[in-house]
Amino acid sequence: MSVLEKITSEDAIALEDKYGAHNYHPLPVVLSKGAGVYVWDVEGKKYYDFLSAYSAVNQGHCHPKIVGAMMEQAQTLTLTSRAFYNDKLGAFEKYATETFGFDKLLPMNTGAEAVETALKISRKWGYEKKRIPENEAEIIVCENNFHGRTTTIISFSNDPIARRNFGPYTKGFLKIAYDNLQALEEALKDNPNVTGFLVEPIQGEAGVYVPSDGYLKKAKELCERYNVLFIADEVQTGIARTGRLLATCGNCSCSDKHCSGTPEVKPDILILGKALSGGAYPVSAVLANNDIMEVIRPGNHGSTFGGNPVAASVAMAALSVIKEERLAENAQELGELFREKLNEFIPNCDLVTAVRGKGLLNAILINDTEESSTAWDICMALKENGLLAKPTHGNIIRFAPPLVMTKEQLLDCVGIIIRTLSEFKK
Ligand code: IF1
Repeated sequence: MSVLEKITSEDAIALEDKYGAHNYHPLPVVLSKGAGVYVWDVEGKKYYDFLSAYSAVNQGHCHPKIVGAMMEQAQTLTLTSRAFYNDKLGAFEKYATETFGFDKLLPMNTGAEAVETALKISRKWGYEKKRIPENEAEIIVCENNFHGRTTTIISFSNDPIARRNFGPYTKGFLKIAYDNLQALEEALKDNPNVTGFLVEPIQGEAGVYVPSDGYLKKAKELCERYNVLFIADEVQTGIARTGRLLATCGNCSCSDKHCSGTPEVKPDILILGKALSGGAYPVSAVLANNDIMEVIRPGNHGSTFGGNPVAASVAMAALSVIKEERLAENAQELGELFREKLNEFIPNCDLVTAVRGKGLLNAILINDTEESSTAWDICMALKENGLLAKPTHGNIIRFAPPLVMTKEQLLDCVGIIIRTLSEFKK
C-alpha cells in the first residue's frame, strides 16, 4: 500500500493494532483533517473536537498563522542544535519572558521534559542557594498529580497503571494531599531540605479538580515563608485554557486579562508546554527569574531539539494568536456559558451529577462507579452525534474544546451534549 493511498478507519485501526505498541486505548475514530474547532475522520464525517489534543490545540486546528510560521521557518532553517546560536531563539525568549513576566526561559520540547527541567533547577537551587546538604533535597508533590511519563515523574505518581513495574523509583519526593494547606505546612515545617513544591493549578487527569479559592495564593505564601520554590505545572492549564493567560493569575484585579504584571500567584518556576505551540510542534519551556535560573550553567542541562528555530517561530506565532484573538477572554465567557447551560440541565438528568471547571477546561461527573464503562459509552454516543471527548476515569468526561470556538458553536455543542445525555440508555 502506498503511504498516499486513502485508508478506511477499519484498516487504520488494524494497522496500529498490529504494528503499534498498545500503550493507548483510543476512541475508534481515525482523523485525517482538522480546521479550527473541527476535525474530520477518513470517511469524511465532521466532529467538534472537545479534547483539543489534551489542551494543546487551544488556538484551533491548523491555525493559518501558526502553520504559516512553521512552513516558512521549515523552508529556511530547521535545526542547528544549541552548539550554535540561531536567529529565532532569542526573539522567542524575549517575547515569552515579557508575556509571562519572568527574566529567563529555558526551552525544551515536551511537557515531561520541562517538568524534569524544573525539578533539576529546583534541586540545584536548593544545594547552591539554600545550602541543602548533598543529595538531601526534597520536593513536595500532590496526590493524584499528573506531570508526565518519565521514570522520575512516575516515581511520584500514585496511579498504579502509570507506575507499577517501572521501578526502582527516584527518591526525594514527598507526597501530600492536594488542596490542603495544612498538609503543605506540615510538610514544610521543620524540614530545611525541602527545595520546591510542584503543583498543577487545576488537576487535569485527576478529573479537572479545581482547588478551593485562595489555595494557590496561600500555598505560595507558605512556600515564601519556608524559602521553598513554588513550581507551577501549567502545561495543561496555561495559555488561556482556564480563561486567563495562566491559571496562576487567579482573580487578580488588573484590567488586562493577559496580565503578566502582578498576578495573584506568581510562581517561582513556571512550566509550559502543549498550547505553547498551538499543537503544531512539540514546544515546552521553563521560566524563572535570574536568581533561580542562574544556577543553570553550560553543560548542566540541554536538548538537541530544544529551542530550535521552528519551535521558536511556531511558539511566537502561537502566543501572538492567543493575544490577537483574545482567546483568554473567549475561554472565560464561553466557559461560564457552558457551565450555566449544563447546570440548568443537570437537575433533570439522573446520569450527570455535576459540572465543574474553569474557562474551557471542564468536566462532567457521571452517576456511576469509577470502574464502570458509562463515561466511555457516553463518549461513543457523543462521537456518533458529532462531538469527540474522552473519559478520564470511568465516571468523568473532560470537555476542552479549542478556544477559537464561537458562542453559536458552543451552543450547538451544548445541544449535542444534552441530547446525547438525554437519549443515553445504559
Ligand atoms: C498522556 C492526562 C492530560 C500534563 C501536565 C505535564 C504533562 C502533561 C499537567 C506532560 C500531559 C497529557 C499527556 C497524555 C495525557 C495527558 C493528560 F490525561 F494524562 F492528564 F492532558 F490531561 N504536566 N498530559 O497534563 O506533557 O510530556 O505529554 O508533553 O497520555 O501521557 P507531555
